[in-house]
Amino acid sequence: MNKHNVSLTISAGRRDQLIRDGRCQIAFSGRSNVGKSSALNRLLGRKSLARVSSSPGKTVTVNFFDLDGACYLVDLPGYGFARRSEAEKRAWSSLTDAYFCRHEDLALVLQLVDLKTGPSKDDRMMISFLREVGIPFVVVATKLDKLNKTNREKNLSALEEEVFPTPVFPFSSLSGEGADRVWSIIENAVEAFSAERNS
Ligand SMILES: Nc1nc2c(ncn2[C@@H]2O[C@H](COP(=O)(O)OP(=O)(O)OP(=O)(O)O)[C@@H](O)[C@H]2O)c(=O)[nH]1
Ligand SMILES: [Mg+2]
Repeated sequence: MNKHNVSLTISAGRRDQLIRDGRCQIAFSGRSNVGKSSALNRLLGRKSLARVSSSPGKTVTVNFFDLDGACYLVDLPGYGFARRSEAEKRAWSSLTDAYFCRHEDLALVLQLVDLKTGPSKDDRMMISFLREVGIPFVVVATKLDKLNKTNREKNLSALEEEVFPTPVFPFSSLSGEGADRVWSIIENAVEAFSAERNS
């Protein structure tokens, strides 16, 4: 996959705009401000393909990025943003429920968790949901750069223990640490998905 051949196909704000075309999808999920859009940019080596902001709640649409015709990278809107209006929360639920409801094209969810703060109540709910529905996922522990060595190890062990047997991949969008590993997880998931489809 040529990661330089990437473009935004659609920012879906409505359920009927969600793409289901048989091509596999890799989704970035997590609470608002955890770093989903930043992770996407870092992995693709782009500054601002996906929009990043210091104010939470930036991504309010489901953004589908066509990666070299091989898969879609999907930047989901974050949850747990307290200052959203009720109408906005309803719109979020409607869109993300619809997204996860039909998950046959979903090869993998990268479930992002802030390594500094640890999993929130909503993160735990999301992880339980992915398990129950049987959607394949891994946990990506973000903002690694914010922690010193001792706290990295401590928080990583706690997170690994909590989400076991799901693997945890430490990552920083700022420094790029862990990016190669997460990229290979994506490549492997796309390959495995295509192999299964073709078998
Ligand atoms: N230090 C540090 N800051 C990060 C990292 N990743 C993201 N940030 C910062 O966190 C803030 C939120 O990042 P986004 O990528 O917009 O987060 P998001 O998960 O897409 O948020 P929503 O679109 O609201 O759901 C921005 O100020 C980023 O610069 C990281 O690895 N390290
Ligand atoms: Mg975002």
